[in-house]
Amino acid sequence: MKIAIVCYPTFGGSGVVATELGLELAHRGHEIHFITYRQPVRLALLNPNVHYHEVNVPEYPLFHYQPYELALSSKLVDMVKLYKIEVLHVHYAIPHAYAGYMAKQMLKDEGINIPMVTTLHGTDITLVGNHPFYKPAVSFSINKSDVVTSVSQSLKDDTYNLFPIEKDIHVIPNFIELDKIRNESLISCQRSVMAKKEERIVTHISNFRRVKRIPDVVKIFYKIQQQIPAKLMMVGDGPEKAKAEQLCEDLGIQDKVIFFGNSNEIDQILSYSDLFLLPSETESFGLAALEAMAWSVPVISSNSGGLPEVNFDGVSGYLSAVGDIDSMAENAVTILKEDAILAEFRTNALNVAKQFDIKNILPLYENLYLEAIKET
Ligand code: GMT
Repeated sequence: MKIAIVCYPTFGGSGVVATELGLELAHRGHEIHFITYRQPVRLALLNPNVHYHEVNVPEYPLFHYQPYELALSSKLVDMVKLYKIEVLHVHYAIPHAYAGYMAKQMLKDEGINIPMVTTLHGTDITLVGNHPFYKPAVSFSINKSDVVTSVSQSLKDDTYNLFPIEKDIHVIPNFIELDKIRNESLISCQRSVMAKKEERIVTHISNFRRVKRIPDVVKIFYKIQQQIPAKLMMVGDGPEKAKAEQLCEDLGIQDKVIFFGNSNEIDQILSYSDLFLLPSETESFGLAALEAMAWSVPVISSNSGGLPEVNFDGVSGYLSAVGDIDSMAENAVTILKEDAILAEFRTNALNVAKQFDIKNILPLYENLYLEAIKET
């Protein structure tokens, strides 16, 4: 199939899922066209089936706001015609589903019918999309999609609760490429540079937005290191980072916490981590937790949103109520205090991650594309 993938090119989970999906589809022989404003961070172009088309928004003094949706929909029309693309897969409703719908309509005028698959990722529904400024446009573009998918049952339920949606929503969970992880066992182990032998390594990776409850991450770690020698790896960047750095100083643990900023070395960092913290206010799925589990790293998380669908309580880690720092720290210590217990949780984490292997998930998307093409 010839598939156009529209996504955000940034470090965020939706862009990562879209990129990994496109690369695997290309690997299986499909022709993939990424259409976005910058080359996605995880996009490797060394595959003849992978194409990248940049959306440019020309600067013009009249434009107080750059009309990205307009430029994107025009680019979609041009690329569909040029490459005879058969299906549009847009990730994140705002503004991609909206622009995709406009492109569909323009193409229809020229006698070209192309189906649009929209994948909902979370904040496009629970935080941003639900804002009154966007809500009508988000409802409209979801309802006008030919196929709608969500990355968890929880996000599907939220979507029906928050929007007047008439479409059936297919739950297709996020995935992980386990083969790639095993092949990357050659990664040089930098553990000794980061921590002493007797120290446990606790890791958090996110975009450091409020929804991630970054102060909770620091406070949980503070309690852990009172009982167990440990280091905290903070990976990512965002509005809450400076606050977290200050909190570490206030708590006197700055020498035990390393702030990496945005990193392309997520796999290396996870390869030597012992525990992953994700105490988010809400999380439609929690891809970062799954990535950690794929590296056999157990997860301490909140129990909100789709997290219980990924992190199994008492198996791959533990779940606690949002904000219950004491419970999260206690559970972390339970896992970390003995090598044998940690080893058991590590094995379980990997076993749970195996359920989300891309090999199991990719055919679900392929089938939806085929059905959508047939019905259009
Ligand atoms: O919050 C983030 O980490 C970024 C955000 C995004 O839009 O990229 O992530 C959302 O989509 C990810 C991929 O499907 C999910 O794993 C995240 O749970 C989801 N974030 C939230 O729901 C807060």
